[in-house]
Amino acid sequence: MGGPGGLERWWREDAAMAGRRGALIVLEGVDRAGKSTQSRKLVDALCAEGHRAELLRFPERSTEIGKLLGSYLEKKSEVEDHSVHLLFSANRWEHVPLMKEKLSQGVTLVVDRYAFSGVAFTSAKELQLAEAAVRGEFGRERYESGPFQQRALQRFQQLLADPSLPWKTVNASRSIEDVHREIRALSEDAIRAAAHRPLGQLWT
Ligand code: Z5A
Ligand code: MG
Repeated sequence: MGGPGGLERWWREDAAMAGRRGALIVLEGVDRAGKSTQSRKLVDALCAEGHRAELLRFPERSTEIGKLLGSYLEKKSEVEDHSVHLLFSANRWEHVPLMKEKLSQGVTLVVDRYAFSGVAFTSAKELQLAEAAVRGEFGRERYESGPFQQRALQRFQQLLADPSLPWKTVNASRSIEDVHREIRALSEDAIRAAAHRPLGQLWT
């Protein structure tokens, strides 16, 4: 910050930001769509532009619940389907108080997978037994097979059709930079739109 002009601008920007909440920006999609790459780039770009932005990811494997999920996904342990769904859900709920606090303080949260993955992947399991017969891919993480991902994609597409959810679809088969530019523009719109809107619920 330079002379008095800089100080004046600082006061103006500070006043304009007062009372504004952050936006919850969730990146969803199938395996290897580029969610983690884009989430990191988005947070870096938003911070460079002067926004307060932080990255979260689910499953968040560092907590006690997250460690159970990590072990399950790496096929080191077995967990009954309903129970593992609840563990994924609990892993999100254990972060909700902190997320609400950050959002209300004006921090934008960029989230690499969230509850929509919970719906898409659990419901995609309906066909899991049939798929297991044709899978033939061993040694990788659970769910990382073509037929299962196809099923999860269908579930995401069903969620997209719900007009109450403010989804934006981004074609992820372009270059990392092209995808980033589009996500960044959409995120700036979302941050502006969220600024004076009270925090709501994801689903009612
Ligand atoms: N799961 C669930 O069942 N229930 C739940 O409630 C939740 C999750 C929250 C682990 O998730 C599993 O948990 C997941 C769903 C389930 N199972 N599956 N599938 P995860 O998030 O830990 O892992 P993942 O999403 O499966 O995979 P990923 O490897 O993290 O994918 P990604 O983040 O979308 O991709 P990436 O790491 O950014 O990119 C992958 C590679 O592609 C990398 O080398 C990049 O450099 C490259 N890349 C990225 N973008 C491009 C473009 N545009 N062009 C070329 N190359 C690219
Ligand atoms: Mg990822």
